[in-house]
Amino acid sequence: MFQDALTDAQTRVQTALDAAMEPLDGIIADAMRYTCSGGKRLRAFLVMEGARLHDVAPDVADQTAAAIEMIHAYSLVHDDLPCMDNDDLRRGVPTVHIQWDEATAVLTGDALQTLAFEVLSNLDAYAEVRLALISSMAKAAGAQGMVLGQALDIAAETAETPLTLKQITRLQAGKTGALIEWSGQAGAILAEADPAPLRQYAQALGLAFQIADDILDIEGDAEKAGKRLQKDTEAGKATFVSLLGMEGAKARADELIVQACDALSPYGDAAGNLKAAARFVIDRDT
Ligand code: GRG
Repeated sequence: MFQDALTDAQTRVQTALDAAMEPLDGIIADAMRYTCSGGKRLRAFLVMEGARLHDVAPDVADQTAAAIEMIHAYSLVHDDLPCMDNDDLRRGVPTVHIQWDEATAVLTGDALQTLAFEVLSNLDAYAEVRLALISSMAKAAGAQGMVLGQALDIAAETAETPLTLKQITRLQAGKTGALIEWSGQAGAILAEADPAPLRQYAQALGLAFQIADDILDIEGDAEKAGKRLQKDTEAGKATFVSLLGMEGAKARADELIVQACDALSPYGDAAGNLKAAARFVIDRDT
């Protein structure tokens, strides 16, 4: 059931991404299409499930899901650049600056980010709803959200002392958490409903996702993950695993999943897919 819903979300978001990029041509458009393929599409799935729970039109949900996947894809392209994480492989294929060059990678990320906002501004929804989505996405992606988290992560690499659990949690809430939180709430925002239960779910899920990422960095299989692993350990960076221990990190991720599922109680059985997604997030191998 959950796997079917995830596969369906993957197909639907790819169709919406292709449609949004259809009018574009040239080298940046090629790199945008390259970047926007593959991936688990967890953020798209969260948008679509939240929208389904609130009876939002599937077409509107699909375009909203495409917008957040564009922001996510932009962040990965920029994160892989030599001035940041310097990675050659992403989703099992060469990163954009390897396949093309660094200027192309910078511009591809920039263009994906602006296209995401263009897509939201053109949604078939009330102007107030579009504005709420646009401003919350800007906040989640920007200097109070993902960009802040990324900046804290880069600063941590040269810090004298490793980060504390509180600092790592704050870093994560921005770097990975902010987009996951936005994705979780988007369906309620589209329906002008109370986003609080989905926000609480997504906050717990986002933190569990990052803990799972730290666990995968140590226990994962690089071939399956489609990217280089063990980077944090090699760099001597503090992670949830280094701070809590492997067993402690797994126990914390389990607790967060229980918390995430509890937050969904107002939706009853209809939230079954979101509950299964929470388990998937910590059991995944990519
Ligand atoms: C460049 C402003 C800026 C931010 C970059 C997303 C990010 C911030 C960095 C990526 C590095 C990283 C490993 C982050 C931790 C978890 C994460 C976001 C993993 C990638 O997301 P998945 O697993 O990827 O959902 P797929 O490929 O499945 O979409």
